[in-house]
Amino acid sequence: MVACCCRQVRSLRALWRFLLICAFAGNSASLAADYKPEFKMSLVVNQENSWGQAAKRFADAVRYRTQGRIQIRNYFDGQLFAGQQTSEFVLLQQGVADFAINSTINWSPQVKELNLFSLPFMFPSHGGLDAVQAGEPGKQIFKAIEQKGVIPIAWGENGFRELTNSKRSIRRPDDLHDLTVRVPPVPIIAETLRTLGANPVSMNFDQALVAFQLGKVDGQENPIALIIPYKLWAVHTHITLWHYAIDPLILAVSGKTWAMLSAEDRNIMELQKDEARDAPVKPAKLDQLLQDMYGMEVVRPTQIELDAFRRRTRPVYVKWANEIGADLVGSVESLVNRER
Ligand code: X2X
Repeated sequence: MVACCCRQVRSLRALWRFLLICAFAGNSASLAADYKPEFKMSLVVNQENSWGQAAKRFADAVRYRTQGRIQIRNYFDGQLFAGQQTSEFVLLQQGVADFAINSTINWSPQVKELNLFSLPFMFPSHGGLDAVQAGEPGKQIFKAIEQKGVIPIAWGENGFRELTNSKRSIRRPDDLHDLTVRVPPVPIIAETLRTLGANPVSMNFDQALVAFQLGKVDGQENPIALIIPYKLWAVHTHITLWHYAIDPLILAVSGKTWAMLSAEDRNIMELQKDEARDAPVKPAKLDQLLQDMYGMEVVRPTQIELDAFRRRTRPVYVKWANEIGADLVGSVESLVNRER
């Protein structure tokens, strides 16, 4: 009798376990079936650089961790926005792009706070940027993005934007006089270069790459992490490491896509964010390579020389600090000054 009861309890337990497994399997199957077959990740750049590699690592990790429920396809070279790099944020808002890893510059027309990183000579070191991202200003910026319908998942590293050109060494503002410099289609960057006496030409990145090859412009500004893989050392002999703007990346997901995901899959996204973070080689270590391996003339301005650039661009700084918001800029200044 006792043995019979035990058997019954055991078989009831087995039945219960079986039902639970069926329910769980049914649930994941329906989740997988509810998702679209392809999630789109948008990128301005190709896959031969740290952003492109980060996107590949993220897509692979998410596919693996979700057991194939979420298949992310990377659309490199601005394919989703036909080269118009400052329209990507709108695609994220609409859910046309599900994910993107991009430089904050390209989303700054829609999220004014992101102009912060282009304030001329604001960030003297990577330490300052780390403090801002980890602190209150970083949270405030993520909130501003979220309020516009896009969910930021992680910050990524891309380095400072440095100046390259084919004409001459640039050590002081006057050296920039009449130099034609390609800039991304973002007002603060064009204004900074114009204030320094250059002729900025706003161009999307795909057109810019052609312009560099054809020698249609004298110079450009980009992080070393892109200057090397895009072989800009082959067209521009001079580089000035002036750190005039810092260029963090953000991995984000459309709010519309986020709303579709199960709590479990959202959690998986959050856990995989490190895949999108660091460049394989820290940009700071790359400048010696430019000189030794790629034969560029590397100008490292002294503090006095940097101050001359800073003074000249001060009106641009003041104007844009007002646009961005005095409170946010003030709190960033105090964090950055502690890192000096
Ligand atoms: O267009 C550029 O210069 C680039 C690739 O750095 C950005 O996307 C801002």
